[in-house]
Amino acid sequence: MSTIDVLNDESYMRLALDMASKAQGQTEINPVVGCVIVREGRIVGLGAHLRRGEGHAEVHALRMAGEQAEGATAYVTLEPCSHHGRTPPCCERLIEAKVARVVVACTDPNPQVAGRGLSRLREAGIAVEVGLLEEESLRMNEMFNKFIVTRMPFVTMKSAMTLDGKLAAKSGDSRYVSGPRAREMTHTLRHRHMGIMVGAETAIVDDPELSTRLSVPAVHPVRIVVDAKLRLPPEARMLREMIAPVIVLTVAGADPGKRAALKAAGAEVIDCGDGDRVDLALAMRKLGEREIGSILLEGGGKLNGAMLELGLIDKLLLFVAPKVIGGAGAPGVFQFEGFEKMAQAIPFRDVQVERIGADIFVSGYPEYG
Ligand code: AOF
Ligand code: ZN
Repeated sequence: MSTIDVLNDESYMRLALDMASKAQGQTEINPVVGCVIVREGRIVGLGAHLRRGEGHAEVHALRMAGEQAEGATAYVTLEPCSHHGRTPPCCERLIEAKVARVVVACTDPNPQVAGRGLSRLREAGIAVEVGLLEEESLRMNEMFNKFIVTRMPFVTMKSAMTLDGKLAAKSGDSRYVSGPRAREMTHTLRHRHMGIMVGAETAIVDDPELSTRLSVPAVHPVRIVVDAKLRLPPEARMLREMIAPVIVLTVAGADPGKRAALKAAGAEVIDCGDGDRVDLALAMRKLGEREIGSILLEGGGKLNGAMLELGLIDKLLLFVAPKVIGGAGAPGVFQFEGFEKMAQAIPFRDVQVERIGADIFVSGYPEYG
C-alpha cells in the first residue's frame, strides 16, 4: 500500500477482504466474508463471519451501524445470502436496514444462493454492483467454492523438496528440508485447513503430532492417516496428544485386532473400499460427508503420487530448498507409475514463484486432462 490510501470503493472493499482473510481457518466449511458499511464518508459498521452457525458478516456490520445504515453503501466480499440456513437471509437484513447501495466482490456459488441474493436486493430497489476485487475474493474462498458445489474436500498438497526432488535423505531423515520461514507458512496452512493428511509410512517414520505451532495460538486440523494395513501404532504421538481427532482411512479387510486397538486409542477408523489399497476417491467423498471441506496433504511421495494420479489434488504448494541430497533410495516428492511421453505430463496453471528465505516457493493448480 502506498503512503496515502486513496479512499474509493476499492479501498473499502479491500478492508472487507482483509477482515475476511484473517478469519480463514475458523469458519469450517463456511466461506470467509467481510462487510464494511459507509455513510456520508464515514465507516459506520464493520463485520466479518467468524464462526459457522453464528452471525454473517453483514449482520455484525449492520448491528454496529444501527440506524446509520439507512442510505449507506455496504461493501461485501460475497453475495449476501438469500436462504434460511443456520441464520436468516442477509439480503432481507440489508433491505430492512434501508441500505441504498451494495457493492459485492463475487457471487455465492452455493446452489441455495447463486445470484438470488443479488436479484432480491435489486427487486427492492437497491443499487447493486458486482465484481470489485472479484479475483481476490474467489481465491480467498477457493476451498469453500469447491466444497459447496461438489461436497468433496479441496486438497492442497504442500511439500518441501531438495533441488533433486527428494523429500528426505536415503536414511529417511527429513529434519529439515526447508528453512524456518517456510515452516511457519506450513503451520499457517495447517490452521487454514480442516484436515491434514499423511501416509502411514510418514506417520510411522516421523511419528508427527500434526499440530499447528505458531507464535500465537492456532487451530489444529483433524489428523488423517491413509493406512490400508493399519500399521499406525496405537501409541503413536498423534494418538497420545489428542489435540484434535484422528481419522485412519483403511480397507474393509484390515486386521480386526489392530482396528480395535486403534479405536481404543481414540482413532476413528473408516473403511474405504475392500481392496488392498485405500480407495482415495471414496475416502475424499467420505471425508466430505463428514464436512471436512479442506485437506492439507503433507505426503509422503507415494500418497502424493497416488492423489495426483487420481486427480484429487486441487492445488500444489512446493518449497524447493537450494540443496541436493542424492541417493537412489531417497524418496521423491511424487511417486507413481508415470507416463511414457513428456507430452503426457500433468501441467500446472496459474503458477507463481516467490523466494521465501533461502527457499524457492512454487504454487500452482494441476490441470487434469
Ligand atoms: C453471507 N454472509 O457472512 C456468509 C455467507 O449455515 P449458514 O446460515 O451460516 O449459511 C452458510 C451459507 O451462507 C454458506 O454456504 C454461504 O452460501 C453463505 N455464507 N453469506 O451473506 C456471510 N458467511
Ligand atoms: Zn448471510
